[in-house]
Amino acid sequence: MLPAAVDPPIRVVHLGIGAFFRAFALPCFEALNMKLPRQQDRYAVMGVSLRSPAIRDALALQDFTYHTIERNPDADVARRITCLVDVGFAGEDRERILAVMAAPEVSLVSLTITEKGYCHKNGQLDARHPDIMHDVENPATPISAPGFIVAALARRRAAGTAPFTCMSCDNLTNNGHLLSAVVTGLAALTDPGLAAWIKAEASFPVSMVDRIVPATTDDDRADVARLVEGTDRAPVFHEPFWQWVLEDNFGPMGRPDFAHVGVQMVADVTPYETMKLRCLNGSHTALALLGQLHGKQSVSAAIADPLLAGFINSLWTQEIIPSVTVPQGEDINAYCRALGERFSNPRIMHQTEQIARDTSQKLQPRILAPLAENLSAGRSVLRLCLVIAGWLTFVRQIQVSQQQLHDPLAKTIAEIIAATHDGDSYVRAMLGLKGVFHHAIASHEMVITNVTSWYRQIDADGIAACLKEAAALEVDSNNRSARQ
Ligand code: CS2
Repeated sequence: MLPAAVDPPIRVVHLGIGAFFRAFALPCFEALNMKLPRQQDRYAVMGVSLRSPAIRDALALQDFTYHTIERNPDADVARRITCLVDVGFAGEDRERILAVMAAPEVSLVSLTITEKGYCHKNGQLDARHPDIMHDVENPATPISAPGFIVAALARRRAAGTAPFTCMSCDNLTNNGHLLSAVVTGLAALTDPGLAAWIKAEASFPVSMVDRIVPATTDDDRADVARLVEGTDRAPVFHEPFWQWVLEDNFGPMGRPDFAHVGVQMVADVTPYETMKLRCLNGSHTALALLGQLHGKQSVSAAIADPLLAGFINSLWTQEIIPSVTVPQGEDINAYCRALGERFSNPRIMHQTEQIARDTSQKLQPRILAPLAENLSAGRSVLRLCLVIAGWLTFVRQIQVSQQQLHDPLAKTIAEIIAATHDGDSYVRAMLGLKGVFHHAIASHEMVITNVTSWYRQIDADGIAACLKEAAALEVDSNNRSARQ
């Protein structure tokens, strides 16, 4: 008789169990498990929802299994994911989550919590962030993601268990370094010995993650019935493309054999990350903001518009590609052409409104970093300035029409709008937003002049005229101001 199969223990805990991680990394663990013949060697994953119990409750009704649906231009492919075995909600299941995170079998804690979840200011822990102030006062009952990691690592240290590897999967520059800074920064405020142990023992690999995963719509949900057997209350829809580049820097507990399932393990993720954040996410942010102003609700509708497509092409060729150090063996022009095709997939209803959320947190790596480098290299920044002016127009329109602005800085932005009575002073006040624009950029004459003149022109002539002009500008032209 064959011995009974043993269920694998939870080896991975993921903080921020949203659609992205379920469509991006869990399929990878699922594929890895398929390659591991012995059940007990496989990867079982626990997800943690930090903000709402909804996903826990939906998945609990179906044993935490769900489907990923790959949307190809001409067909859908459904896959069942079974490696997720539990989901906890931080607000109600704290003790259970911390107990699992402290268990010796857990070797990896991964995160997709978006930039604001890191509770940082300029790459360092923001000790005045309300969640961090709470976690400093109550280290054993944390509410922030860094707080959960520090509390779990404290338990492991006390029990003589090695630290797990902390793997950020967020779209941020040097995401692993940022995670390391906020985790050790928080530990230092409560237990310097723990901070020193984390610094010496724990690993925080940097990663670049890429797959377009729009929010699931009602139409998508209706489609699920056609694609899968039974009901699925928590399906995720995604494009076919998938790329994961991971720094080969894992801690004492080792790592899954990610390379076996197509992850690129490299010594330095930075060039991949910069290329992706600027070419993909930078143009996404541009399409989202300018697309919203131009009446385009989805990325595919935006990129099908000749004015927006012309603008994005010129943004890539004139201002983004020149700012990127291309990873070895990559062809960045082909990379951007492929992005154009990915954005055009009409079966992916990626809402421009969704991407435009939290732009204050997204501008730095996507738009401001290439802008700063172009300024010091004497290259054009005009189109990047149009994206900034587009954001200023977009947030103002939302506030004035009394819709909800989804941005952690919404309150400050509303105060600026209420306090400024003409376009020029509004632009100056917004460029002064701390934590968004570094002083060197906010005070740069060329940035002030160009953002102000685009802002005025959007108001006077409309976005279409600006897109047309920006796409037609001379290479390296920075001289629009003379025209105003
Ligand atoms: C998007 C990203 O919402 C956004 O800000 O730019 O989620 C984008 O779809 C992913 O990074 C693609 O990998």
